[in-house]
Amino acid sequence: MLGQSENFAEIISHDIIVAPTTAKGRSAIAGIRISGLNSIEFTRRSLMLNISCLEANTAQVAKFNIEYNSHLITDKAVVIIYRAPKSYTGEDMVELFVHGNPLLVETLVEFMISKGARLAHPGEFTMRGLLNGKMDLLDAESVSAVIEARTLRSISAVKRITSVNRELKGLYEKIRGILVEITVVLEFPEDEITHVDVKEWLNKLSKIYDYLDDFMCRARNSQALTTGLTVAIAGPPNVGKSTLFNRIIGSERAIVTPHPGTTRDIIEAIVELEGVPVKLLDTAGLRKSEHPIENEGIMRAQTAIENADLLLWVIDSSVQLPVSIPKHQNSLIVINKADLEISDEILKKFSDSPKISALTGEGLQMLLELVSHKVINVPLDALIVSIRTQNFVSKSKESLENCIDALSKEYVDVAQVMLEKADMQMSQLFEPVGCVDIYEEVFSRFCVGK
Ligand SMILES: Nc1nc2c(ncn2[C@@H]2O[C@H](COP(=O)(O)OP(=O)(O)OP(=O)(O)O)[C@@H](O)[C@H]2O)c(=O)[nH]1
Ligand SMILES: [Mg+2]
Repeated sequence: MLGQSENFAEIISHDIIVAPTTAKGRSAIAGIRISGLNSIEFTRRSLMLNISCLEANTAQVAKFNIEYNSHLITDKAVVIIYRAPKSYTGEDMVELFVHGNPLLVETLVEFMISKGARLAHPGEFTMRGLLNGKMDLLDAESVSAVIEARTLRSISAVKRITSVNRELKGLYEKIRGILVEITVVLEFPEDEITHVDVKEWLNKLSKIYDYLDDFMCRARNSQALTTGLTVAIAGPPNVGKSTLFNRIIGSERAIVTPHPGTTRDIIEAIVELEGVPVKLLDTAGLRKSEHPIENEGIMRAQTAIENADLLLWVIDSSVQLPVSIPKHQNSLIVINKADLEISDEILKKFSDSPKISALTGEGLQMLLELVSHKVINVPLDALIVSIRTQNFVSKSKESLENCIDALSKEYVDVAQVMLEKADMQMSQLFEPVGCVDIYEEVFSRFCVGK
């Protein structure tokens, strides 16, 4: 990650940058992207690319020829040429698709670097796109969010930003319009402020406020779609926690034996519930033990329970009470081994708890529905936006609220100051100042090649 602005000078330079666009590893095809002034000619010359036509946006197969570390490498690549400004970066750009051998990709990239290109920093292609007006910051942020999304629902929530972006921009322009009107009226007192003006401004600003408020709810509650949720399976030893864990993930990850105290380490797996990534944890059975290794497992289990969004506390249907259950802000008691006889005491005390058999799978579907209900609170129209965007929208909403409050008391001068603030905060979404900060906040987390 870049830390200092001297490195940043590279980012806003016109260097020719190069980077692989596909993940390292063997694959059918691998991509390399080259961008910058004269990058088309540079690529053609340095790789001795045998391109027959230099027409933009057409794919063609071309031979390349390089001599690197005394090896002569000749192969074919699919080449796509993009001419500025019609490219992802807004600059001249070339994309090469070669055989998916990581060694070949690395060699080609290194070779181009030896010929004068520079390895791109993470997110630099997208940053150039932003600086060249190909996209705005919200679009750029959604690029990395799409790549990071772990479920299809998360991808939809990211892509929803495209329409929201348009609407937000419209609101930003409206704020600017009203700000101009208020400023004009304040600067030319001969144009007296009428109640009609104030009422109209209030009306428009309240609608904008409501939209921002709704935006924040949709964004805030959707955090589970990106960060995911944690569900810890815990309980006394031998109640079937690991059997339940294996059953939910659909594989025999955790060791299951009839001996109490089998699980020691925390075992993790990611499952998807209602489109939300859920980290499921299997933990050591909680009991008093003299065994140091088991005790370490128990301590880890206790920490996992504390940090979990939901505690699934498993009880064996046939055991005698009392069973002490740890305090947790969100827990669900599950009666396992329902294929065996359920003790009267358990039946009576936990009449509302789901009864399942991790061994046969009975009751599992209902349990998962209950888990979703207890832990997933993501609106259908959820939005995935960065914390940065959420901060600016939230601050703008706050200033707008103050502005509305002042206007309703007819303190128009105070309202103007507040509206200016709201306008400035919204402007950070579309016309941000301070490229270095933005690079640090937004692009440095991208992968190289994007
Ligand atoms: N009949 C029946 N047996 C079960 C069920 N679930 C688990 N068992 C059995 O109970 C024993 C313990 O199962 P585990 O899944 O290892 O229990 P655990 O809670 O993970 O145990 P520890 O890791 O020792 O705390 C094994 O013999 C399982 O086959 C169930 O639903 N019905
Ligand atoms: Mg276990």
